[in-house]
Amino acid sequence: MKLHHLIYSVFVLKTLAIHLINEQETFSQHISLPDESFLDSIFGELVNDDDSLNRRDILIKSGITSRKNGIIDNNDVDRLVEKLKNARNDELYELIEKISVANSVTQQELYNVQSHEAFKLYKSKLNLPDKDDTSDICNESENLFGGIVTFGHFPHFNCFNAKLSDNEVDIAIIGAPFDTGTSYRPGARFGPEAIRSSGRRLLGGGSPARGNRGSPLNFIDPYDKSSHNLTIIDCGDVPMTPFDNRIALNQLYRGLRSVYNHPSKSKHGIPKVITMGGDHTITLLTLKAAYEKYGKVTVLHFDSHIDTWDPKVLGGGLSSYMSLNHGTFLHYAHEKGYLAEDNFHVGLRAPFISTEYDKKHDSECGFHIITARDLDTFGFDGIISKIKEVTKDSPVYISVDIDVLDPANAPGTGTMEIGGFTGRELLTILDGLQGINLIGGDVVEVSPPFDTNSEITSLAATSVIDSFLGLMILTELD
Ligand SMILES: *[C@@H]1O[C@H](CO)[C@@H](O)[C@H](O)[C@H]1NC(C)=O
Ligand SMILES: *[C@@H]1O[C@H](CO)[C@@H](O)[C@H](O)[C@H]1NC(C)=O
Ligand SMILES: [Mn+2]
Repeated sequence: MKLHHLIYSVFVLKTLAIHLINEQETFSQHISLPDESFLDSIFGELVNDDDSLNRRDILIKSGITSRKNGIIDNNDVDRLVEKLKNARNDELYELIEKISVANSVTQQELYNVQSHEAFKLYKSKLNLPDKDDTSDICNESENLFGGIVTFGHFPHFNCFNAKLSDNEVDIAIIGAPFDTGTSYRPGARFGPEAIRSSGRRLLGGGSPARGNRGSPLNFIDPYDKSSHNLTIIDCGDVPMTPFDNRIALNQLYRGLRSVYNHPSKSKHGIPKVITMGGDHTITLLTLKAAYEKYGKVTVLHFDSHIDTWDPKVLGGGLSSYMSLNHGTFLHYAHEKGYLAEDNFHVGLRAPFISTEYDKKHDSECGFHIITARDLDTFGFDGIISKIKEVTKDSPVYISVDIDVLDPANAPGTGTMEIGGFTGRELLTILDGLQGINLIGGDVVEVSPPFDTNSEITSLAATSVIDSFLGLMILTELD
């Protein structure tokens, strides 16, 4: 390397160094770092007035971490922190001095300790359990969004297992994953799974929103057994074959019978059953099983469709197999004699197929009609009292087709109809029925593949079941 090259290189390096230094100066001159202490970065700006800022400053400066020297034990430090927190300004220095004298540390030593250390002490108040203690993580019912899902975190055992038939069941929740009786959009076979999943936030705690104003339902908490002592079990799903409806529905029927045969301390001595569908065809079997235990039941059918269609009008005609579907099951329930004399459709609004014939046939099946728009005419009280005049003490079964809700409130269903109830309206009517002798119920036609990913429809279904639980428990507590 020639000399002038060397001189040149030194010159370049020197220029660069000066440049860097200048940069540094420019940086620190023009960008002021935020005036944030470690305390601020962890807790945020908790303190604003001069007095508090001053205290915080003193706390930071004081250190109080002589624990690291083994001079002040943990309890002393904790006590000191407590004292410091509540000390008046004029007491603080004195407090620090006292500590330093008592522990043979110089005051300077205390002041010199880094605020970070002080802060770590101040912060570490978390008392974790022993490393082999799992008592707080072994309880499924305290698992809000994890764990093996049952409806509302209720306990589960397989109620269809004959070996467990001696287990008490007061209220059973069962799934009927079936959708091969559907005329339009399928998918309700995934209903039970989705409803359980949407019900995972039901964990107990009295809800002031349960029931209508002034209702005894306000005080009921299904998820807190100590408040009612009923044994509420999620029985699981009845396996229902997708290949032959005759076999699938028979499987459901046998499943229901086995649930009903469990001992129960309910007033009737019979478990009350809540079924999660499934398309609406399943209700023929839930009604059959209920009828065999209670006799004729009054059916409150919340639906936008009549579902009493004569198979000659809907689906049937070519084969008998086609005759039973989710629009004709109430025709059969009537024909088989499961229904009381007076029953209700609530929220009706879908078109008839053969208008005059359908109306006449529906009435022959024993149904009174409350349309969705009747809510505008009669109001809640009008509708509720109309129903209660008829139900009196008779055993009542409520079947809620989630399409009774407006599609805006329940898009995930088989056959949507515009102009339905909102979730609130449906719940106000259901809860308004407090005092009826509700022996069973279902919520059907929840089709998760057509739901939104915010689970609107299955969430609505969870509230229907929640409402059933309230009504059932109320009858038992009476
Ligand atoms: C599990 O947690 C629930 C709800 O907190 C409580 O009622 C129940 O007693 C707990 N079960 C056990 C076995 O600790
Ligand atoms: C709660 O129910 C159980 C049966 O499930 C019964 O043995 C017990 O006596 C009841 N407790 C109260 C306080 O009623
Ligand atoms: Mn229906």
